[in-house]
Amino acid sequence: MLRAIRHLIRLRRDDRGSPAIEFGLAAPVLVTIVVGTMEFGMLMFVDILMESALRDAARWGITGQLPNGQSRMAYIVDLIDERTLGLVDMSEANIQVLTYPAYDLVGKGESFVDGNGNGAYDAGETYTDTNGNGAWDQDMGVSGAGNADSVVVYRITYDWPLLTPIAGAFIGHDGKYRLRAAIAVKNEPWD
Ligand SMILES: [Ca+2]
Ligand SMILES: [Ca+2]
Repeated sequence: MLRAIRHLIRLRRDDRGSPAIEFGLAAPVLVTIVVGTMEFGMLMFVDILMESALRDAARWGITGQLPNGQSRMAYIVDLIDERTLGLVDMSEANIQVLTYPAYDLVGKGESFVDGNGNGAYDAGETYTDTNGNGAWDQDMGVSGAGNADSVVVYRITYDWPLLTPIAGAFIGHDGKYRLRAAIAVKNEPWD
């Protein structure tokens, strides 16, 4: 090891040293740094795009507008697609829009009377069907952008395909890195 270092120093000191050898030593490090910077830059960029696209979708959603010839959900997906500049593949991205009656009920299960006292809902126990789907739900969120005054949670998850296998060796899984964004908003009292 020491001998190798001395050899390197000698190479550096030697003005007649071959530039090709010196570049050969530096190139892998340089390539890794450049590729890493590129990958990280793209990840940051797409992450920021996803966040702001979701915010735009939520901002549109709270007004309760009805798009022409399209469902509200389809319009929301199109909006996110457009605002992520085609970098996020909508057929691969997981977009979830769930509606709740209030902020403090986000992600909560429907209330029930724990008849057998086991701390969990069991078939046959009395429950309040908050979302009106005729069943007890562990998460009472209803798919869709909601009604006036609804609390709506927008979520997007996307497995960003890393550009190079070099980055894939350090981060992510199977050459992909999971990006997520979420936002909760309250719809305007439009009716
Ligand atoms: Ca129970
Ligand atoms: Ca229910």
